[in-house]
Amino acid sequence: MEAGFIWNVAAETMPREELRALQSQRLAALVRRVYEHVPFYRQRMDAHGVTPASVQSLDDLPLLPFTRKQDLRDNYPFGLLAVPREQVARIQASSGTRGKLTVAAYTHDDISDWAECCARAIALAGGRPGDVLQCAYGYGLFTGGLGLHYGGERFGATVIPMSGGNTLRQVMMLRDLQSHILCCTPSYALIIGEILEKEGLTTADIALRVGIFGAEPWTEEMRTEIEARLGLRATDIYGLTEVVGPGVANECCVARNGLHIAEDFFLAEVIDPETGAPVPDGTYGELVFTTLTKQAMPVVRYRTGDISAILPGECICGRTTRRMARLRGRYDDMLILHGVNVYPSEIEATLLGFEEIAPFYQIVLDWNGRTETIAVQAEMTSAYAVDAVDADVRMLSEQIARLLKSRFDLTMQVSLHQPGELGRVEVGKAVRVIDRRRSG
Ligand code: DLL
Repeated sequence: MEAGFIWNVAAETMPREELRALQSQRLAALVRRVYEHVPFYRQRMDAHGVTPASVQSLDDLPLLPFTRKQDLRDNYPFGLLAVPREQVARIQASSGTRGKLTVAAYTHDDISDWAECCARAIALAGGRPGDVLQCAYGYGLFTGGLGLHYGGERFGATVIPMSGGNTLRQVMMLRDLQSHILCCTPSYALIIGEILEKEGLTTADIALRVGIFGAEPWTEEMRTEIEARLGLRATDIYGLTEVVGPGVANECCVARNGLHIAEDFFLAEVIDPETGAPVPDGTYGELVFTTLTKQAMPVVRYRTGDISAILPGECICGRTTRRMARLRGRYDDMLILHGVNVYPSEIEATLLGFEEIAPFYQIVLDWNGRTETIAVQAEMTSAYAVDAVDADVRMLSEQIARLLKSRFDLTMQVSLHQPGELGRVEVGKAVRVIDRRRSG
């Protein structure tokens, strides 16, 4: 495997000491800026007895109070702006599951820095300038489409702004324009793969080499499936609207062992969600980000709710930036079923361990009047479904239910479905869990 192309050698291979000095200097400047311009941060810091002068280096970071999603909601839409509204060049937003949007604001410089982060991500993933990049993340308020679009242009790719949905047309463009890079959610990559097959096409008809997949949790098992269907090398991209959007971190295609964080822009911490104390490298906890350069709406020690770890050691790709582990999920995704904590991604990994099962599944939680019930619905692969008789399907579902029981100590009703029977989400993030426990 070649060492891989690094987009910004100076920033991405900077000696750690130098990076630390840069981060310290940027942190101190950020704290001065938000103290002066954002009443919310000033009041919080005053309440904690922190002055801008007390934050001079990374060592002082723990002095600063955390910022939470609720703080963003309370200051909706423009309460956290650190520049006059007239200097805001763009608004993006994330829909979230409850109520109001989470709004992010960008100056022209912020948009430029974001494009830089996404250009790095494309290089990390194995892109080469001149590649055709098909951007099938949603365009609009969601950050996926425009983020990778600007990144692709900065990178020197030929960008096709497909947005999500209209999968037949996606496949047509993949074939006719011979796209090299596909950017979309992992669940949508599978749907594209499915339509490719339905159209009687194979990986030989397309030219995909690189996949940049993120915005939702996915597993190694899912990666294997996507790579088989699309004939590319898939990497994981991470980001969130509050911090910037995609491009906060991306796996390198060389090692694919953790996602390199753009640390000159984003300061990452992992904390114990109960105590707020930092956890050692290698230990999972809640990811916290501070934006070091953002002008319009910086965040200070923003608690993401995402579960990851900082990986110890250096990467073989030559970058010096620290890596975060593939997300384990979000604390609020965790299901508590009969007192057992389960993440949907763990159920996914179990299901996809069976070669007869296709990567389309749903977990339905309900209440039967006495107790909560857990139903796992999964599709069979067409190769298996075509010959399987009822008895085979029954045996297979029992086998899966037994494995789930042994892994989680929970009884789950497993039902297997014909290919295509479960719904497909072509636009936006996959819905893996349907919770009817409170509505029914
Ligand atoms: O999902 C930004 C994005 C766009 C990332 C395109 C990657 C690619 P939001 O809509 O604000 O922004 O959602 C952010 O999505 O806090 C995570 O919980 C989840 N998430 C993002 N990337 C990943 C990933 C975009 N690679 C929230 N794996 C985050 C798992 C992810 N979850």
